[in-house]
Amino acid sequence: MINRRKFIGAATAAGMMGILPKSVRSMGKGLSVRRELPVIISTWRHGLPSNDAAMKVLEDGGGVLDAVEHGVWVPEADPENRSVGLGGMPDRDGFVTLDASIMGPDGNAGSVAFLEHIVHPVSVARKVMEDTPHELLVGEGALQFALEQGFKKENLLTPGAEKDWKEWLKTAKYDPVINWENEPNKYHDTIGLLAVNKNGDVAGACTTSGMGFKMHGRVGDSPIIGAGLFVDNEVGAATATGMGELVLKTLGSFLVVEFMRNGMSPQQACEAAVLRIVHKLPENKKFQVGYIAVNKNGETGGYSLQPGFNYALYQSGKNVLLDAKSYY
Ligand code: SD4
Repeated sequence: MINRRKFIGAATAAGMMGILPKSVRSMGKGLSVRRELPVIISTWRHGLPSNDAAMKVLEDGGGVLDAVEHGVWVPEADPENRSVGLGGMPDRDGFVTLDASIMGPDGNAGSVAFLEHIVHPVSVARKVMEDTPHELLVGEGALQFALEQGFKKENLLTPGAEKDWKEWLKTAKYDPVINWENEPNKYHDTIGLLAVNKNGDVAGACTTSGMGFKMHGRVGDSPIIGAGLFVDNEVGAATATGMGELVLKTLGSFLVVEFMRNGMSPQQACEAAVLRIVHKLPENKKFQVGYIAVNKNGETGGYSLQPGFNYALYQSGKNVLLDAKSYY
């Protein structure tokens, strides 16, 4: 039998979208199915080792916030990863500037944006959350705070990233590439990682060097709570990857979580949030956006604008890479 509250919620969500797309016509019709907990889900192939690290924290009895933080440390510390932390692509002026956010089951959140010289921006974001009255610190102020907290100042521009930047300077054409991940061992994308522990508590983290060769000072969706990441412990969590401007203009991760609150499954909610971009933003054809989501019952979903997005799912003892379905 259809749960009435869920059905009404889903109908309202459909109204909010303005249309009932084929892919979500059945939304609200299935009752949520409880899946095995814990579950960890994260964006792109670098999600596999990140999920392993996060699951290890949970297995060792650690908290769900520690799990998401330690999970995303993996690509942050990897010098070969060109879009997160150390080794991230610089902006057009040669500066590696990082964005990150973290959000926990108590609704608390912390972020840093336009932060230089710190290998683990997610941990600075966590310090902002736990040790300041603020949610977001940016630029010089964020760096000053990090140094005061004992983080080490490092050069994040690796020789490989510098070489790529110098190559780019020859034409200096700003042309964001769909699915950097498709060039193995060269480019990767933002990591967003979501976890639900065995008690059903939810947390998420998101960290990136942003779009390669962006304008100096550009901040994407990843450090903006509600855009690149959102967690609601009553519902679940969502995170985004791809062209941050499209996610920002539609407040994508918040939208996914609200769709779930109104009765959609994580899969339906990701599809509906991508559809919102398609209907509102004509530039959608040129760019990639991918969402992943999890609800409190451990159900998961992922969907993208363009083909080629994949995500790592660790559940029931298996950590696997899944290809997301896409709108185009
Ligand atoms: C940004 N969303 O800064 C990030 C970049 C990204 O896949 O996810 N690339 O816009």
